[in-house]
Amino acid sequence: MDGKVYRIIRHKSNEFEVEASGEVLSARARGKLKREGELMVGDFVRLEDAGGEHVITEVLKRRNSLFRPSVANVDLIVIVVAPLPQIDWFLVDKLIINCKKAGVDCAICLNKKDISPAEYEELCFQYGPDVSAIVSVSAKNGDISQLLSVIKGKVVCFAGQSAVGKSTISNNILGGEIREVGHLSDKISRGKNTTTSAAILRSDDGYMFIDTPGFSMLDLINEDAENLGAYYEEYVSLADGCKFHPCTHVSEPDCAVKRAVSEGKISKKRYDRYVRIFEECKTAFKTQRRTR
Ligand SMILES: Nc1nc2c(ncn2[C@@H]2O[C@H](COP(=O)(O)OP(=O)(O)OP(=O)(O)O)[C@@H](O)[C@H]2O)c(=O)[nH]1
Ligand SMILES: [Mg+2]
Ligand SMILES: [Zn+2]
Repeated sequence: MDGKVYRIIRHKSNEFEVEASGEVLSARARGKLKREGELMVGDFVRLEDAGGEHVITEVLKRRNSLFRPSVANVDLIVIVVAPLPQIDWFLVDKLIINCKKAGVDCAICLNKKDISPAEYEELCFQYGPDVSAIVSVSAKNGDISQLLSVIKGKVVCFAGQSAVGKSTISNNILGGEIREVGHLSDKISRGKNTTTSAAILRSDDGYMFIDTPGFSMLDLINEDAENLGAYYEEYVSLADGCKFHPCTHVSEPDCAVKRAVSEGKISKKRYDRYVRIFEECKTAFKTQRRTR
């Protein structure tokens, strides 16, 4: 295989599809690379020939990686939300925190604006200072131009709840019905997890992106509550005005973040969730220490 570098474009258990300059091969992982999480979609790998089978023997150092969705070496995570299913704001907060920890840029895409564009302004108020772009589209109507201008020239990963329309957006970019699209469960207005594994896709006009399975639960693993504010851009820029340094912006008096919240300059809803996530991290941290 001449040391050629391939990229993992999709996988199911120990079956990987890898690609280099348009050539697509199937391969299996060797030894400890077989373990869950050792190889991710987006990884660059080297192969060996073993009795007619391609075997992945080496994974190159990652530029970045995320646990959920499980992807590596991306330029931008686009968090997709929609008026239906209703936005899970905690999930958006936690996804942003994870992107910041991983050092990956993130943007937010409100899909299904044909149903209601109302959440767009709220998303801008809550997340404007914190993410690199916020766009609104209707994949169903083929109206995705705002999104295209944000993802052009980048390796992008779509992430978010089931049924927000990640695969419909993917089909729009690809220009065909390539990804399976699901529907909302009527009773609970929740998605049905139609997409079951991540895949790197490429359109004829050069867009490169990853469609991933939806999810609704995200725990912040090993996150130190005291450091949480560092992942909120708008809090970082206010922190100089707090009386205490460092300030967690929760129980300290004379806190510039709390002041900005009470003056309506930054979102109270987002701040209230920050306090809840802060408490969650604290509890998780204590439990970990106890069980160690
Ligand atoms: N009204 C409207 N419906 C849309 C739009 N985009 C997608 N949908 C519908 O939303 C449902 C779910 O779409 P999918 O593309 O399967 O959603 P997904 O995010 O890929 O879901 P998972 O693969 O389960 O994570 C389908 O019924 C789509 O037709 C849109 O812009 N407007
Ligand atoms: Mg899907
Ligand atoms: Zn403060």
